[in-house]
Amino acid sequence: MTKLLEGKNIVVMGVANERSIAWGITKSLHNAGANLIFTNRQERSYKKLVKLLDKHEIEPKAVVSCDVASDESVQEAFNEIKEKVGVIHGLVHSVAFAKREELQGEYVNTSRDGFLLAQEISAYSLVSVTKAAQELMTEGGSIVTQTYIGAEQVVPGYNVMGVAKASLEASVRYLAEDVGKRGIRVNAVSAGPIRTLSAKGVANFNEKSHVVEEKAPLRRNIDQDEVGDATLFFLSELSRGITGEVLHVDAGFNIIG
Ligand code: NDP
Ligand code: N5H
Repeated sequence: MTKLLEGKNIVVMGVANERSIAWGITKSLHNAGANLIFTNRQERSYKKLVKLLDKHEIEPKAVVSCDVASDESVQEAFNEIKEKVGVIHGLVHSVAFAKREELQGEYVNTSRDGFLLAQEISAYSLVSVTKAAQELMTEGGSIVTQTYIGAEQVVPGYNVMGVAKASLEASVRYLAEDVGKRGIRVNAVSAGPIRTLSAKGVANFNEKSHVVEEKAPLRRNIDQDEVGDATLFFLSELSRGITGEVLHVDAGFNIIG
């Protein structure tokens, strides 16, 4: 039987280390036969990624640098991908950032530049990479981003990121309408709490994860591999009729009042 993503070229943005959601996604996509292209911002992430790929015997088609804070960097990254790979069929956006001090206390204290930074890196980046990626998706494609329930409900402490994720989810719908006519789909996975480098050091993480264990229908947290398989579904033909959607991978937590 042919694998779900055999012969497909997929760009993965946001592997910082082995705990990254994007690394869980990488494993699912690799097992499904995809050719993988990676982007990262920091040199540290690049080094971790290269080691991980080596350890798991995954040969990337390309690893390119991309800081989503810069239009130039995004354009250069996709130019390089075009040169090295040509056509792409999928894009995984697994990137977010907010100042640590904005992720605690009251949302009302959010600073102007902290608000704009969270929006720029965590929401606008999906717009800019979709614009660049669509040029390479000449055979149609699928774009998947990562969101969190704090976009829909007040999750104390998530604050400025909740508002950025609301913006990200609305962007998924507006982008889906724009690129749908070119055979490109845009969807989001809304994951439950997972202990990653981003989650490390922010207040409230342990408490949120314990509440999920107590209240979620499955009475447990989810992991990177489960997000990986849901993302694989969105990138594959199995989800060909779905676009503009937000799929919860949260052990059912979001249905509990
Ligand atoms: P990681 O820390 O592993 O990944 C975050 C990534 O964002 C890093 O690879 C980092 O790159 C990248 N990034 C930040 N700023 C920029 C930038 N300016 N340009 C390019 N890349 C940038 O954390 P997660 O895997 O947890 O996060 C991935 C996504 O999942 C985020 O959107 C997050 O909001 C979402 N999510 C996470 C949940 C969780 O509980 N962990 C729950 C629900 C959603 P670099 O390391 O090179 O700086
Ligand atoms: C309610 C919660 C817990 C509190 C909020 C956490 C929000 C985290 C999201 C952002 C992306 C975290 C962040 O930007 C951390 C940075 O300020 C500091 N870290 C870094 O710079 C590291 C080195 C790099 C790799 O990180 C990034 N992002 O570049 C939410 C949690 C229960 C769920 C959760 C953790 C959600 C989420 O969106 O990640």
